[in-house]
Amino acid sequence: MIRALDSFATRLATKAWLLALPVLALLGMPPARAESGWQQLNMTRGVTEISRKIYDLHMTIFWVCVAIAVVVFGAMVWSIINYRKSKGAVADVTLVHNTKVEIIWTAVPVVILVAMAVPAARTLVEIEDTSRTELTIKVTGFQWGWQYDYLDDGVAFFSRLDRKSDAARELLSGIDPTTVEHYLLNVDNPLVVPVGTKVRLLITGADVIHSWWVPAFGVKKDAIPGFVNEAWFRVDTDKPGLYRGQCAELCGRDHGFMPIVVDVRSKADFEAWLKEQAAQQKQAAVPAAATG
Ligand SMILES: [Cu+2]
Repeated sequence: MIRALDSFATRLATKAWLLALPVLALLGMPPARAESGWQQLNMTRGVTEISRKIYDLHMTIFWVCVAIAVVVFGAMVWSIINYRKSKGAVADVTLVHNTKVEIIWTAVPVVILVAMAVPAARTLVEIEDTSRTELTIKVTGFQWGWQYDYLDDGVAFFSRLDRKSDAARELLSGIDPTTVEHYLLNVDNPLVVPVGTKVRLLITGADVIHSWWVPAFGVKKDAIPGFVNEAWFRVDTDKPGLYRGQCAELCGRDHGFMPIVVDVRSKADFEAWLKEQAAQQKQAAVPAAATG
């Protein structure tokens, strides 16, 4: 077994140039805008400043890794081909230590790591910068749904899996899930936010740890009972629409059934929606207060 693995590894090493082919294919590719083909394998660019910065960081580090792989595998392949036994190569058994080489192979990785840490730290600092936000929403994770509180406007509502998906997911429901649109991805009440606005989320949990994750925003933050985590996003002004996410922390039986939907609207539409919600909730609260 070991010998088989060993010979496989040797064969793989001598054919390492084959590994370079997909990389070369990627290099020759036009920068496709549409999410198709090879692009589907990659991280998406998202629709916020931060998500784009994360994407750029991801690509920078990717190319650094590619460059390292080319150098390391290149050196390996070159040595294997040029110093093989059949060519009369004899192993040097006298070399045990070389200070110069050791200094180089310590210093070079340190320089590479520091060079990668600088842009990464810069992006991390920006992700954590929740100053000068224009709208604050408290997000509370429940088993199994999300509550959204627009703290400055007295609007609050619960968002959970839409009824159609919920009915179809029941065991022996007799409903074909493929007939349900956006099966397990839709909610009854999506989170509504305006475009071009720095929205701050205060994220917490009511029972167990959940995690609020919307990939297109570059936001994934744990919702922990007893803690308030902060996150922020600003959706590009030209990118209103529906964005989807999931709970990203295994939180119990129905963890897979608490999707997130964010409805990003123009500022005017959002203001109108918020006003309407505030009026509705005020009205609903009056009889409850009178009878209570
Ligand atoms: Cu959860």
